[in-house]
Amino acid sequence: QAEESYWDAKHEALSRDGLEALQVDRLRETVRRARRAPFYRERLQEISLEDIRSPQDVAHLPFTTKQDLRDAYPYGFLCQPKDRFVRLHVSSGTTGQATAVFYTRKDLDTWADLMARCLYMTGARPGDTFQNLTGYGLFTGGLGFHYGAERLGMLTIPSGAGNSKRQIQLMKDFDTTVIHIIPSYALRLMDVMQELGLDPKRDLSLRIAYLGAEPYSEEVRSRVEAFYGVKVFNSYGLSEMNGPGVAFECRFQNGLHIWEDAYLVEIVDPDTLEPVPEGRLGELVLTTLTREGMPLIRYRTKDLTRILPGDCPCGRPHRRLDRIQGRSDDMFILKGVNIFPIQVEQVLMAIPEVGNNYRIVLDRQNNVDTMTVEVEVTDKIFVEDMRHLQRIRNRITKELKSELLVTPAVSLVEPHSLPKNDGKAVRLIDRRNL
Ligand code: ADP
Ligand code: K
Ligand code: ZN
Repeated sequence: QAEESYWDAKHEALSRDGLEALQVDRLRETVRRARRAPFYRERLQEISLEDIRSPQDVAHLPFTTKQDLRDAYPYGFLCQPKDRFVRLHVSSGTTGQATAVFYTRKDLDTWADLMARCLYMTGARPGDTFQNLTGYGLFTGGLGFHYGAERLGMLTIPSGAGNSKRQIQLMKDFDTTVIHIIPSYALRLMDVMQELGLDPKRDLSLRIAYLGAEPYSEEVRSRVEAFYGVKVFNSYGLSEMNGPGVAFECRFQNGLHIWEDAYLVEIVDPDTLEPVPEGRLGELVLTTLTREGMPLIRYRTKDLTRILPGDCPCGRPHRRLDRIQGRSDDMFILKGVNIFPIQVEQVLMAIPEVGNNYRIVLDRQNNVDTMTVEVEVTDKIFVEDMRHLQRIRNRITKELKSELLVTPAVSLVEPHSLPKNDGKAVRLIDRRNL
């Protein structure tokens, strides 16, 4: 069992001390390289490599922000001549201006290997058929998983996002066992399958699903696992850190192991930028440790999470992140109360009559902020009587109120009536400042 459980035993099965020693070596090397990039040249001038003696010494280095990446767009972070690079991805930015990430041949190789490590950890093996139902192109999730799955040795179907009927056909024709899919699309595909009278547990061969790229709740995981008959593994990454493959759940599904041989982790208070006490929620800050072409130092992800205490029964020394709550930018304030969209989702998805899509609309009427939660009900419900609908609506309102401490308006809508996206879901429409 032991050697079979690791893709890369050298980096997965080492001791905590061994891991930290490796981090120190790699951090020094990272700083040495980063100095060649125009952006870091002056910023890192005063740092002496001998002063980096423990992973905590990263705290002496300056932060890097999304805005820095924008300002230095397109080439300011490259520490090698342009002709050494073989790929770039551009993040359209869910919010704002573009940023670019560049990869050398070696960087692509390291990334594919990290991805293969993630997939192998969850039990995927050569002989599995892997269907990648996410967008390809500039979105790093598509190619990231694609190369990882091929590296592992799975038969890989680059089906891309959307076109649900064809997706289902491919799953049937090639006995797909493993899928990668964005959570909101996993929910939407459920609806399509239901309409077609297809029961994946009976009609398909799926056993593993990777869900990531956007925040989702445990309730969504439960729904997807129950409907498709799969084990869902949470997958976290961001373009700035290559893409997917940064942190991933193991078979114990108890938080995401962050690959600390490749990424140095800090959790800081987003206001003071000081480290938070162990186990507390804060902003995830990452330093690349293996990237040769475009190292990033103390990159502020804006993603809010915490480090989970204790060791994982799988034995890996890589610490585990809690489910990402969202980006600090996702949070909105309504009547003085801080709210994350995922809190709304948690409540909704635990209610059986609630269907697989919802959105939150914020508006301002006569200087008063309002929040309306638009909720698709399941197919079964909508044909039933008004009194029943009223009861469901009251229940949703009551449960949202007790979770959020403000009372939203709840509007029940027909199945499949809310706008859909092929990429990441747009859960929040804020019209307050229009
Ligand atoms: P963009 O910034 O254009 O959305 P990215 O693909 O780089 O492009 O997005 C990365 C972001 O997606 C992360 O910073 C995080 O906010 C979100 N994300 C990725 N995976 C997860 C996950 N498993 N859970 C929650 N959020 C995630
Ligand atoms: K991003
Ligand atoms: Zn584990």
